[in-house]
Amino acid sequence: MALLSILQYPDPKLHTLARPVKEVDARIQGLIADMVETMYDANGIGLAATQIDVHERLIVIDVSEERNEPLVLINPEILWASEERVLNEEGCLSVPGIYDGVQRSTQVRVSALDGEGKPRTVEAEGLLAVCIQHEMDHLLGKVFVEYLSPLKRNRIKSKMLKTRRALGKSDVA
Ligand code: K1U
Ligand code: ZN
Repeated sequence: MALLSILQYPDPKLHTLARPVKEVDARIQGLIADMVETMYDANGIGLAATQIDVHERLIVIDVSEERNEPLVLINPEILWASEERVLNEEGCLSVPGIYDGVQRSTQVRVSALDGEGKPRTVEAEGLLAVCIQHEMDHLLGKVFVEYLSPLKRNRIKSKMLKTRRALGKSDVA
């Protein structure tokens, strides 16, 4: 297993549309193992393949207290999302240190393949529902800061670029 590096906002590669996974083979299963390890190492509750610069429809999530119930969703599709929405405080491993409110459906029903390639349906509410929607946005090339006002988004972009420069990293946008 290996730790993968996570793209940092405003890297334009975060806005890439992911393509469907064609086959759940050894390559995908290796990627899943590396993504789960990377998510735990970063103390995240989710990670989308887009964030590690792999543009295929694959996400991993673990919202359990003990961090031992990884959920793998390959080619996830929203079958139903509740009309009821709630404002949640969100964070993102691609935008470290930034937390802000985003409105999301309180409940979702999602179809996907699991890590063995078997079809499954997931009914989610609470933090799991929020995290599924956040990770599925990544697969569409959308980062949560795009729900915020242009003023907030530009401030976040400047802060991230300033931090990158201070760390001696090259500009990405
Ligand atoms: O996609 C990601 O970068 C992972 C992200 C998932 C997420 C967190 C919060 C709401 C929606 C989606 C994170 O894990 S951010 C870091 C984190 O562990 C966290 C932040 C706020 C609440 C709970 C966890
Ligand atoms: Zn994120």
